[in-house]
Amino acid sequence: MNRSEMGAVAESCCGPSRATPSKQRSQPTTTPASSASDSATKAAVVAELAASATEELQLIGLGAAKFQMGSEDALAYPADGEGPVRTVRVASFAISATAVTVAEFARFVQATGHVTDAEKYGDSLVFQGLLPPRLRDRMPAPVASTPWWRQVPGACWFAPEGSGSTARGREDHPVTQVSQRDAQAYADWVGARLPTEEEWEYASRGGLDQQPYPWGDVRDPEGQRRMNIFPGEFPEGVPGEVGTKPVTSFKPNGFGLYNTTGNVWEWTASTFSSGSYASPAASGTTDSTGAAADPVMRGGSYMCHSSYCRRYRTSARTSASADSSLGHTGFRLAFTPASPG
Ligand SMILES: [Ca+2]
Repeated sequence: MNRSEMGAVAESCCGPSRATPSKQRSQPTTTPASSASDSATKAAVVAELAASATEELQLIGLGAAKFQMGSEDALAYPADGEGPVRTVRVASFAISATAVTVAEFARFVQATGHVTDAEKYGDSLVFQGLLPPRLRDRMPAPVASTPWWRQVPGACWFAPEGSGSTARGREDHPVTQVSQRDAQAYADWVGARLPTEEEWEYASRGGLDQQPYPWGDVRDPEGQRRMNIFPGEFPEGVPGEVGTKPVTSFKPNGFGLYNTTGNVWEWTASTFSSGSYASPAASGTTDSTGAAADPVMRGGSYMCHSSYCRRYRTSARTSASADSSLGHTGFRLAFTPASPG
């Protein structure tokens, strides 16, 4: 993964990362102007989005287990640290069947007043195909190698394509444009945590051994799509078919988890080192430059396409800084069971 800084946004195949020095990271400086009427408008939108949240959180309890983690098959990216395959043990834990939805996140914001990193920075990254052509041409593409990522003012979880856009109609889709810090705050609020990448991968495999997809080794069994990945040719796509889908789209895996691969990348609690699979001890808190290591994201998204990024697999991984937000990244929750007795 190329960690070089390019302006304020660093290059990555899967999504640019905010690359401001860590000192500035905790204190975003580009706070958008806000007025009483902006706040009232946001409160009304949040209330509307929260209205369709359900009380039920569907959890999948998984007992302690050992599994073969990682991949060395032809689809794997060795440079990402997908291999070598190794035996990993996970303690018993529970994981949410779906990613956290827009409606659920709205309820959290309504209850806590949480302001996301994207709102503090005043912009976020949006896939160009989701923008009206007139707007797309005006939005900067901060990373030359991935020109389809546009830095859009006002883009945030309730306005995922920028000022004037809305998440209305997508209440049951995964929330996006949330940083790992925002995801952690949500998890804290519900008494949960983010899964480690070991837990995430074990859960995503759904009981299968060393299969690239949560359902087996064929991506599109009998020609049928089993996950939300990029339709058509990248980056043009099929108009109207690019973007997030409801969190319970497609069949769940053998454990009952939906959309681990595709739809949105999912934040984990683990930090990224390309050598971390080979040497777990290296998966510490700093990378080779001494900077704080970035959190790992898993699962791939609606933007993955075989022509440039086949990270829509159970073992694939990427990372972004903890304050980055992207239009294709969300999260799901994990719980540690209370100790018996
Ligand atoms: Ca996913």
